[in-house]
Amino acid sequence: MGMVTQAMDGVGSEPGAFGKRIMELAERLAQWSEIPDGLTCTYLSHAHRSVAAEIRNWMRQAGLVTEIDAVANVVGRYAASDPAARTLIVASHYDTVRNAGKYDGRLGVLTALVLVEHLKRLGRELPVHLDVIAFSEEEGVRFSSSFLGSRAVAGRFDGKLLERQDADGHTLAAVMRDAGLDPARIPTLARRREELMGYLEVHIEQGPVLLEEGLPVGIVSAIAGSVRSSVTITGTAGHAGTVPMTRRHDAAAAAAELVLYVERRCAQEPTLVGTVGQFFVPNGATNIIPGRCELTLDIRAGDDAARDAAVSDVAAEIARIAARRGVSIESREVQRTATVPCSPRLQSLLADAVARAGITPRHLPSGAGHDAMMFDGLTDVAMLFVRCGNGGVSHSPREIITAEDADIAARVMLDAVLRLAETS
Ligand code: HGY
Ligand code: MN
Ligand code: MN
Repeated sequence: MGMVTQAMDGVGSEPGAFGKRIMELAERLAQWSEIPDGLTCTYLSHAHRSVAAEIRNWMRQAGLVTEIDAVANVVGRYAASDPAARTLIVASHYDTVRNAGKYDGRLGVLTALVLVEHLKRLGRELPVHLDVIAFSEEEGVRFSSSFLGSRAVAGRFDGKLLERQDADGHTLAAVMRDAGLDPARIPTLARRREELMGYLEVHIEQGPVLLEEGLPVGIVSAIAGSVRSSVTITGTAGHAGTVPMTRRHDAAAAAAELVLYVERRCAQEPTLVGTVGQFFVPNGATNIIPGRCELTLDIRAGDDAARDAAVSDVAAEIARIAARRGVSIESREVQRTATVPCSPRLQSLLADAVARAGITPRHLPSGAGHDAMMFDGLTDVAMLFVRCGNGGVSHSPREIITAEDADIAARVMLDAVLRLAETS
């Protein structure tokens, strides 16, 4: 793609070099996992802390002033000569879901790293501070609350989260302290509006649009908000062989009816999606009628009104199922994020950089949530999506991108960062 090299002449480096390095580093980070046969890297596990240490080493080697902060974000600053300069954040997350792909979050962290390595190599100083941040916890796997890392930097960390418990009953505060972190310092991480000049994030699309349209990158127009709930259904346990079907209050059967209702209701509108990602019968056994069933609900849409209408319909159906089956159903909302429009100014900055790279700018919404959402209202945010292979699959070991696309994204992002920095 000749245009890309021309567009980036000012920054040099042979074509493909950024992408090759990004893929190599992603492979190295994937070696740390909580499971032997795949990639799981959840908040403050041994694997998670090893990944943080490695990213910090790479940032230090790139000449960044680096620290692991009070929530285990890895923060590297490529400083401007003027200490009072404003700051541009280029970031994403390094934690993963269970049995994850190698690029969700990490592509954005490594792209930011490769950009500053390059600026350093060129001795190219910027009129703004460039903060590369690897957020420690975006997925919400261990403590059922997403964006812990970016919440802290955006000043949106609710201290009550520290009492959240993981599956083993460990509180977030205790796990942080065991990792040598001081929860009391979390408020000091919050950035002030006046010190920021913007937030940019590169992320895999986690969908099929760019793949189907033959585009390596796209510009995110808006990021869908979600409502996450945990549902507990209590019925009556009993002997699988002796309780007639007409006398049962089977918690798992009630849960199954709810799952199918969520699927039916969320199929009614194009951008509406509903997922029961966890479905668990505690102390279940083949010959016991489930007396209890625990499940999670995740409902999202391109606009909050459509999502909220679905959430209230699901709540009404929960009451109907409970009455019909003689079970009790408790649904507890654990997280709600509003849909976030990306900054038109930064979207056109990215679109211009994409066009200069000889690629048709394509704006598209994100069904997935991202750390960028936490900075809405604090500074302008924008995201650059990178094409996923294998039909766009993500949150799966089959997640895949190409080094060529990663290289294009890095060059486009570098172009955008340089132009944005000049406007500071
Ligand atoms: O769930 C999400 O949308 C993101 O992957 N955390
Ligand atoms: Mn994810
Ligand atoms: Mn992600």
